Amino acid sequence: MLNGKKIIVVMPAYNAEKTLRKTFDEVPKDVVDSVILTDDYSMDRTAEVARGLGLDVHIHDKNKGYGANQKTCYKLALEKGADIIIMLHPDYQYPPKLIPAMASLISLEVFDVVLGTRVLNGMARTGGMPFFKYVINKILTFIENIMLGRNLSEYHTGYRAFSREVIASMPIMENSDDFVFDNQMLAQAVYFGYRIGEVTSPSQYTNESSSIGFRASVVYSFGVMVTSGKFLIQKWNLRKFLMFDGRDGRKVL
Ligand SMILES: Nc1nc2c(ncn2[C@@H]2O[C@H](COP(=O)(O)OP(=O)(O)OP(=O)(O)O)[C@@H](O)[C@H]2O)c(=O)[nH]1
Ligand SMILES: [Mg+2]
Repeated sequence: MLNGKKIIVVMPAYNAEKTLRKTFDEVPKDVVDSVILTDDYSMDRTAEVARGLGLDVHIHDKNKGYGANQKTCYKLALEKGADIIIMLHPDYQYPPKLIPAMASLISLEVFDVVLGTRVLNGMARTGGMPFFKYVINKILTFIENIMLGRNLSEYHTGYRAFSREVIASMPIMENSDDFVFDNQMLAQAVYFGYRIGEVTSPSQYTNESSSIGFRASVVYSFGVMVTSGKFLIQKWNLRKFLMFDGRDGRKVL
């Protein structure tokens, strides 16, 4: 609990047996009430390790994708009564020690969404982010800032905290089951007027913590452009998309 709010960490996992324990060990247990791990039909022993650590484990009956995995995460977190939900990858890429900092900004009602941003002060590159990812990140962020009318340092981090209201009210079930899910969520947060804050976060790129290659990054980049395009089309009332429809778009609960 933090300021009377229930804090739940969700871990969308895929083949994370080697890094899960290390990640979980650093989760501040005095603040975090519960950790949910959703296993997207991993080929390794992720679920077994997670159970051994006493996590709340949910396993998909087939591989559904990163976005689909997060949909399950958020559904379970809301069902468990979370007030603040933090998405943390179990691949030890991001420091779990930042959880209290991110959660407190939401619990004090300063922001509705808090991102653990990697690209400030050259941190991503010193942490080993590949050059092509860094360049793609910078270009997409530049374009997205113009299209969405915000000034975020990046839109592509996988370390995020949300208030319950954000997760419960946005039609995130309309989003992709693939990696672009993350980006769609941020476009929705901007569209629905939520306050987005940032905390600078180191990140590390090792064989275990990074698997998305050039090809998947290109597919993702294309998805990001389509998402921003839809955002503007909807904003200018040219067409409606369920992803940005607070009334008819499907929600988690
Ligand atoms: N469900 C599902 N999750 C995946 C898959 N591939 C990767 N993930 C998860 O998606 C998250 C991001 O994937 P990573 O391989 O860590 O990506 P990365 O290269 O670190 O990417 P960046 O952080 O964007 O630079 C991790 O939590 C993975 O467990 C997949 O095929 N299915
Ligand atoms: Mg990673």
